[in-house]
Amino acid sequence: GSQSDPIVNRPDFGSLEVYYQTVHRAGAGYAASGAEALVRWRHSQRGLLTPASFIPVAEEGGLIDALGFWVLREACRAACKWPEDTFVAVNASPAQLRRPNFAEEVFAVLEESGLQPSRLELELTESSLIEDNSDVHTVLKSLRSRGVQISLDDFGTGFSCLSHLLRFDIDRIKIDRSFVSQLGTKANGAAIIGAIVALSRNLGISTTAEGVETEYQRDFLAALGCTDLQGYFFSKPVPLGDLDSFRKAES
Ligand code: G
Ligand code: G
Ligand code: MN
Ligand code: NA
Repeated sequence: GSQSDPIVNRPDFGSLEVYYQTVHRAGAGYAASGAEALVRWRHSQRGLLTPASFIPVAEEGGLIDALGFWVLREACRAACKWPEDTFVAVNASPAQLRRPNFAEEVFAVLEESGLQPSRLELELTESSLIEDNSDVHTVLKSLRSRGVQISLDDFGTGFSCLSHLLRFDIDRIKIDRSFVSQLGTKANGAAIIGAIVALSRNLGISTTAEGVETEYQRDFLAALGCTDLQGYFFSKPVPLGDLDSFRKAES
């Protein structure tokens, strides 16, 4: 009912903050193409907590929908002030995707903030898709029909077969940083990334390589044909006010 509806009944998330990590176009100039919103909890005793320590708790406690919408709202408001050719990527948990009205709720946040739907990218995990829930399929179709971009996070770390995942229309694959960290070693990272990039290109899907920490990795991934790159080499996740890449000329 509306009692627990995160749109109607907004809990106070005063100690949460949204950090942003830029994503960069691979190649000439490596300009920022967008940024990923990453939630943080500023705890009075324990300092700044990363999601691993509280997202699972929020999921179990039924708070993840509300938390997710709070982050979405913050991120859409922030992105409105960035250049128009940039996107904001927001992580969505499987529980959010299971909400039958999820698409409409996202549209409401977009309208409220004034952000163009095509500038929002929702990052899903494989576990959202493997539930084989036809409602999730409908929700994704609806989101994409209005131009919202859908990406698949941590790609390559799960267990589902490619054809199953690619049944869903997605716009982007985020290649997990475990493969990127193997570049320059004898492991199979380069071959796996090369295969993912080739497959994605044929399907018209963009690819973001995550966890780029060195110039060598940046150049190697650009040469492999990744469309975008993200990682500490470019920037760590930072508070909104420190996001220098998107400062518009006038400000
Ligand atoms: O920096 P890092 O510790 O921020 O993020 C760890 C994990 O937490 C990532 O896998 C990311 O997908 C997840 N995460 C970050 N912010 C959010 C959020 O707002 N919602 C959800 N569901 N997951 C998030
Ligand atoms: O699962 P998701 O991709 O949403 O999580 C992003 C996580 O990866 C965040 O915890 C973020 O802080 C972390 N991260 C981002 N860039 C790098 C990087 O270059 N190296 C490492 N080790 N972690 C990174
Ligand atoms: Mn992510
Ligand atoms: Na990831």
